[in-house]
Amino acid sequence: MYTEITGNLNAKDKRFAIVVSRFNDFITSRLLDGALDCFTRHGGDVKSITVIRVPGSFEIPLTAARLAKTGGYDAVICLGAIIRGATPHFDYVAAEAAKGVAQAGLASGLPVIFGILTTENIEQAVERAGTKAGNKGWDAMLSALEMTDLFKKIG
Ligand code: INI
Repeated sequence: MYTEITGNLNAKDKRFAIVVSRFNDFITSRLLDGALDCFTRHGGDVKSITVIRVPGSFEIPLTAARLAKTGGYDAVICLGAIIRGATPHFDYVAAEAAKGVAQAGLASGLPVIFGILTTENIEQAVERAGTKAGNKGWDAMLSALEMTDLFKKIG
């Protein structure tokens, strides 16, 4: 029989930093609500969470990289909402945010979770922020719980 290692979903004694973009705050505040709800409903104490606000999703990766380097957190969760609308700005911000969050994780060895919505329009963002497609902030926290437990086991 093979050996299998999987992470459990337990928030007890976990310390997380959550980086939240103020851009599209009407969406990102709902993602934050979902992440915090997920944390407490898995046994976490909200006092173990630090929320860091940044202007937009473009600023998330650098901030996440600095937080990951402090050694003060078990994971960094990145929450943002990049909505295409009518501007090509979307493609640049979305590409840099995705690349940068991945890079922050690779450089630090810490789980840095991508909870940044990239949607075609506002309706799709609303759907993913606590309405019919669930709450991606909740999902991001779930990934953080699983990954931190997994890394504790792998070493
Ligand atoms: N930032 C977002 O988080 N979402 C967006 O949809 C967005 N759009 O579309 O422009 C956005 N832009 C701001 C960007 O993240 C930076 O804050 C800004 O460019 C300053 O560096």
